[in-house]
Amino acid sequence: MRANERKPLITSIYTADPSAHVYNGKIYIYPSHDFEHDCPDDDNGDQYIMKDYHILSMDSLDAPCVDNGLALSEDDVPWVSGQMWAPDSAFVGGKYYLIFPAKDHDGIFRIGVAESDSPTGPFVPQKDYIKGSYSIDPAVLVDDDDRIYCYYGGLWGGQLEMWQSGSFDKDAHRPEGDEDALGPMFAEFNRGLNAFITEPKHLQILDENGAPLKASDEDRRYFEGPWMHKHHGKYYLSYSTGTTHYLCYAEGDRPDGPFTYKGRIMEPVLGWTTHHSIVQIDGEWYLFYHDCELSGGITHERCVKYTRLNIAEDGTIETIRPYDF
Ligand code: FUB
Repeated sequence: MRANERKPLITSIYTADPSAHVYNGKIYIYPSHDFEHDCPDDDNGDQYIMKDYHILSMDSLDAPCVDNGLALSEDDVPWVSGQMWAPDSAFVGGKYYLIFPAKDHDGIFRIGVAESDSPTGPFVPQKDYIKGSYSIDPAVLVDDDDRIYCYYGGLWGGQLEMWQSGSFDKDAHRPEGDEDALGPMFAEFNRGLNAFITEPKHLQILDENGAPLKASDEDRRYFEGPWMHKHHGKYYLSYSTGTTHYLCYAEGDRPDGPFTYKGRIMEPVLGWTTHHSIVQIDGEWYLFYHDCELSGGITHERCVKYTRLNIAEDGTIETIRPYDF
């Protein structure tokens, strides 16, 4: 195990939801920036009062992790009222994009995009959120044919259930019991990442018999934090199960599924949330994730970490026990 593996990568600020990318041979991590406060936690996620983004970078897996300072603040984005949650990044047409969720002035989560000539920003936001976007946790895949896909959505405080009718209903029924679980959302971006060019749709995650996972199947059903990686031409959707605190994955032949549940990537970490990214560095696979070790378990004061991920030739991922080493 490397010296900094499974340890907080940065201790000067609290960070979470790390989306890692390799640009020009260097590792860049796009995390949430957790805000310190003493307010109580609730199931709506009101404790996650993030106000800005700082981009982290590492020259290599053994090098120190650097905080590159303020990259985008809520004050710079006209449509944002607060709660800048888990972002991702994409490099398209010579520009670096930061894709992020935040609440608008009606308290509704939307997805916005900002761009920069540098992977660390500062990022200039588009004037409005992406039309037709809602909920949280965007993750972007630039596919081998250059098409750009956005995976997003989160239950509970992430508001995904509230859009089942096609418009926002804060009192919408939450699927339960034998009802089909809600999958994450999928839409295709245009080249400028300023519009969706397909109608957003839910992705299906199926069990071993081809049936959609049920809402009561909390060990396997989707909750939040989607990520997409490709291995030998197959598409691997990974995500958090939220209430049961696992990172799981499902496999598909197409970017928009359907996906078949395959297994668990990581057992629960210290804290409530679990959120990750999967990236190949120098030919090996790595999992970037967070826990609450740095704050001694305060759920909204998290720290990003990484560890080696063993992926077999057939795509099977070995389950990580985060504190067994
Ligand atoms: O960081 C705020 C929220 O907590 C994220 O959007 C979720 O994925 C969870 O990690």
